[in-house]
Amino acid sequence: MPGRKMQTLSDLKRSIRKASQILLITHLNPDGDAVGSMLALSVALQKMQKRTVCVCDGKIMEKYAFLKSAGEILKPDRIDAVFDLAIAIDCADQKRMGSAEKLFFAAKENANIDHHGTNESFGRINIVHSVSSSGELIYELIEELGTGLDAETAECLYTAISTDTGNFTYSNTTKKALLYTAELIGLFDYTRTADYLYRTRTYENTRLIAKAIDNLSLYEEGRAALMYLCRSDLAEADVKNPDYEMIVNYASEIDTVKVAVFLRELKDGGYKLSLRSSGDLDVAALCAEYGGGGHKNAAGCSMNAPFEEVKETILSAVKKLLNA
Ligand SMILES: [Mn+2]
Repeated sequence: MPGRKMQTLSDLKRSIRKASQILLITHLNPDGDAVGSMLALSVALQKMQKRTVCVCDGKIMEKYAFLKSAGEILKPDRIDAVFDLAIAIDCADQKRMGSAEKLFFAAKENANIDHHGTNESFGRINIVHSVSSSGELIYELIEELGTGLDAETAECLYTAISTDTGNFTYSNTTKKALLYTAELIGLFDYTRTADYLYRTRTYENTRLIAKAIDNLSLYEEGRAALMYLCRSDLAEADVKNPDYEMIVNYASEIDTVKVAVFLRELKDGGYKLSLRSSGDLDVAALCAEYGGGGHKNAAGCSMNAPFEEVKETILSAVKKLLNA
């Protein structure tokens, strides 16, 4: 489509002012940045007397249930209204909205707020910058809207920024991300939130990690690691609220490993792949070749093939990347 370009926060503010019913959408398998950013913006818009509805195709992990408004996030199939404005948050491409995609394009106006380098600017309004997190962009939007920060928005934004920066340890931990976070501390119960996010895990999820580590092997003289969870592993572990988010780290944290892959078999067949890399090794570009995307050092994609074929495909792509 011709004429697509970046817009500014004040362009988005103008559209928000005109709208009264606003739909907020985040991506499938939402992470802390997705949930936190969406809820923070929802609270801010409600202060402007906007009616907001938050939707997400897929389950909100138990880990984020402590966020005050997490229970208000709806499934897209429960919505049949047409909104004045739909805002996609943290969605690297429009397919990441899952079944909420049609609601996005049915709205009278739409906006795309995201920080993934692979984002295709699929919105009419695009606020896409390669910053630490979508939470950082929402922080700036809230500043632009002038609605101020309160305990709930601060807790949501902290959740967003801290989870996407690996609790302020990844290379996307910028001065700006830390300065914004500094403004949030003191507005909410920081240690309680950090406990939920970083110091609590169910026994079941602990067993799931053990299973995945059991299924870990090294390749390419230890420079690549691959671990997996098949349906049979998942059934055996019998986990009610599985948390797959951090599992790949157990592979990437091995001292010799430069590229780590975590394969997870999906209910309806096929595999979800999560990749991590160090330094200049770009796994976002690798994943883009298979219809996925993400960030240079953290990306994902899906493959619909039998296990051995998926494993061979990804290992040869990783080998190519390591030897490029
Ligand atoms: Mn994000």
